Amino acid sequence: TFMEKTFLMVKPDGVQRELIGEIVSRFEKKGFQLIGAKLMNISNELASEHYGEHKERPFFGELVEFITSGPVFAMVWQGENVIATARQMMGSTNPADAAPGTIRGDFGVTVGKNIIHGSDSPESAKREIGLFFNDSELIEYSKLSNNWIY
Ligand code: DAT
Ligand code: MG
Repeated sequence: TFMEKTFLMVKPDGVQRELIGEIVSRFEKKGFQLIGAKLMNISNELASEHYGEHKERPFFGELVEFITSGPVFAMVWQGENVIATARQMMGSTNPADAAPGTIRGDFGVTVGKNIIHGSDSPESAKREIGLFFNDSELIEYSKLSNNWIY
């Protein structure tokens, strides 16, 4: 859909491996618009809420431990079809299956440390943006290059 928003997050492994700039750069160069971003620590409560759909999975404990193990870089990006396109740019959940040229395909090795999170649907995007950002942290502004992207 036109000008939708998605929640993307560089996970603790991506931050420690100094991939924030590389990842931001890929979405900037694609033509998407950054409307919110922050470096933050995730509490156990927020982690459990964010990954609530996986509560019953065997890896849930590991997942919460990992995502709370160091700072993450949380972002909101805007653009036409950005939710689905960002997922394509991220690559498959397991980096072993992720195509070269995708973020997980280029930088990840194992499913437990797969560098980046991205919302998987309009419903999860809305939910996750609300979990991580206040309205005042989302900046609406006109970007001149949009005239050459759309
Ligand atoms: P995605 O992050 O691609 O949306 P997901 O929502 O199915 O994937 O799972 C959330 C995260 O949980 C994923 O990024 C890494 C971890 N995970 C998924 N499947 C796993 C597995 N089989 N073993 C260990 N960790 C897993
Ligand atoms: Mg998911």
